[in-house]
Amino acid sequence: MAASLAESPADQGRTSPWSLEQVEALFALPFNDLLYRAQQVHRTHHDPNAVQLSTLLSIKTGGCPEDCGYCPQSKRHGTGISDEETLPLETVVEAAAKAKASGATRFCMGAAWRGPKQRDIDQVSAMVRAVSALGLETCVTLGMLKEGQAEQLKAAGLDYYNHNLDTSPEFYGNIISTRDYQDRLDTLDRVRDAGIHVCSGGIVGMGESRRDRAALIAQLANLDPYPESVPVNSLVQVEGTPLHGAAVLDPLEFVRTIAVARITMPEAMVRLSAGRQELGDAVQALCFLAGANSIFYGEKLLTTGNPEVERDQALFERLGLKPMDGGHA
Ligand code: SAM
Ligand code: DTB
Ligand code: SF4
Repeated sequence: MAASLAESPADQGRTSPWSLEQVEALFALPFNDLLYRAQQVHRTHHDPNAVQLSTLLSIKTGGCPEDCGYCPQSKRHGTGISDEETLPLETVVEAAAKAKASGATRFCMGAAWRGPKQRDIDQVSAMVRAVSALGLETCVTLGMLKEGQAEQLKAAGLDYYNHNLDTSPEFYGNIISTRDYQDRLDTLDRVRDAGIHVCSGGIVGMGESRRDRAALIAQLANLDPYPESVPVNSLVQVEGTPLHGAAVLDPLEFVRTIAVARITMPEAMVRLSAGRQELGDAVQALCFLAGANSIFYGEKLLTTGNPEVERDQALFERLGLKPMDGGHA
């Protein structure tokens, strides 16, 4: 069963199912025991002092027709973010070159779409080709994909597609009404079938219960195979969004979520994603101890802030962490 801590090489990281109860039992462990287990798994599968650096760029900001309750880019929420045009190729390449010069090895491009149209796929394919040519790994997050679109992105050389399950199937309807959980799973299937690496995770701190957090992790861990990359976001509360003013979650519960993701998805890159500014240095250090081995790097996420590069470099120095080498740099 997947609950066994030391998996044999034959099934390393693969698909033994996790029951909701097993995942909840991990969450319920004493904090020190949970972190100890997470460290053991982490050290079996990864360099414990190396962290992968991904830089994000919003290639199409605002005006999104979806109603995701956390998101500042939905046109239904009054957040003051305007509906912008897709960025020109040169601007994207410039930003990618700058990210590479700062030490990032992956460049992730996000668009505020329900899903891309053919013209969008053509434009993004050109971006993927150009960013790959710089020697960076590429990731895009464009919303739901239709039949055939993932294959076109793959042909352009795309390495990763990010599409988050966001929360548990049960809680999902409280956050988003314009598409359902199955739509998300269908897009992940299309990405997987096209041979693109899957990046999928969620958001913590939206008013969900611990059971919902456990159910999200169980959903991700039971994907066959589980995602190569698992972003765990701490909700960034943006004024004007329905989730602005939600009760702030105990940061130690966020650390627990990272640890449970690490234990259930041993080989995945677990990304400490949005919310790092609010979490502060000490909680981030606990997240690295819990098995996070990737961050978003650079002053901005999509529309909200992220720690400055110098601040992250200082944190790495204090913790003795080093940036991970690139995939094909
Ligand atoms: N529009 C596409 C989609 O939703 O699939 C791609 C971009 S969307 C902004 C990517 C992800 O960002 C969301 O799935 C969500 O997990 C995360 N996100 C958005 N707003 C956030 C916030 N305020 N705090 C934390 N994570 C957020
Ligand atoms: C993910 O899981 N987190 C990133 C990325 N994938 C695209 C996005 C975080 C967005 C935070 C809110 C904003 O900056 O607009
Ligand atoms: Fe649109 Fe994505 Fe934001 Fe949802 S998360 S409103 S789909 S940009």
